[in-house]
Amino acid sequence: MDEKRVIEVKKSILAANDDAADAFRAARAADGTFFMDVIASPGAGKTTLLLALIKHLRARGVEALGVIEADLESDVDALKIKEAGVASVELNTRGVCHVEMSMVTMAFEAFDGDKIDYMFLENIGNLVCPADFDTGAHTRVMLLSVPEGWDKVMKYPPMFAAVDALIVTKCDYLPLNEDFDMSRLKKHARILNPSLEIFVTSARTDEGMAELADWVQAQRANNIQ
Ligand SMILES: Nc1nc2c(ncn2[C@@H]2O[C@H](COP(=O)(O)OP(=O)(O)O)[C@@H](O)[C@H]2O)c(=O)[nH]1
Ligand SMILES: [Mg+2]
Repeated sequence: MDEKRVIEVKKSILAANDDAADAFRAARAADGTFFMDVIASPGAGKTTLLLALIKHLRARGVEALGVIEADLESDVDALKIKEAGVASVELNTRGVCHVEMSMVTMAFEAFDGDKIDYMFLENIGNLVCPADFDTGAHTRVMLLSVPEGWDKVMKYPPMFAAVDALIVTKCDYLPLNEDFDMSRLKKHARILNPSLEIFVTSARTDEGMAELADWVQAQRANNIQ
């Protein structure tokens, strides 16, 4: 197969996915379900951050919460979310390194029409493939943990450009990681994405979590009809 045909096939797959994502986003805006996609490398703290964020939202009276847990192979994270008493659906991609609309639609249907005010997607642990695939979310965030190093902004630029917010996680490690250059990270990230929101958080100490919860609630208010 020549190279041109391969590129055209990829383009049409992405275009079909984008159309399905737009329709899904509009339907959720109409039925009152705010949908947020959470992307990061494996171990950056996605599950832990979601649990901490859910705690803040619950303390503010939010009850109808749901999590779609995408995992390459296991149900470990879905079980952690269930243990916290949050409705969750496991989306096992059987080795596929991104989530696409057919998967999101199936996972959403598994909630059986329950009224959900905040639905979160823990995307596959990967900073490359998910950048291409719109998941129908109203808001996309990416996490970068302090132990990963600030320079990942130069290694995965499409992901930084594709999200609404960068959440720096595990900031309790900052005293141990003196080479983590927060100001260079912020500067480079905003060159890639001038409207990027940046939060510095620790799920362990709760630093930055209230500000993040404020922003997530404002995102819901801005996106839901
Ligand atoms: N020190 C510290 N460790 C954290 C924090 N958030 C997550 N972790 C730890 O990082 C590891 C991976 O977290 P997890 O939420 O499973 O990451 P995921 O793979 O992105 O979902 C676990 O051992 C967590 O306890 C944090 O804010 N501070
Ligand atoms: Mg996880």
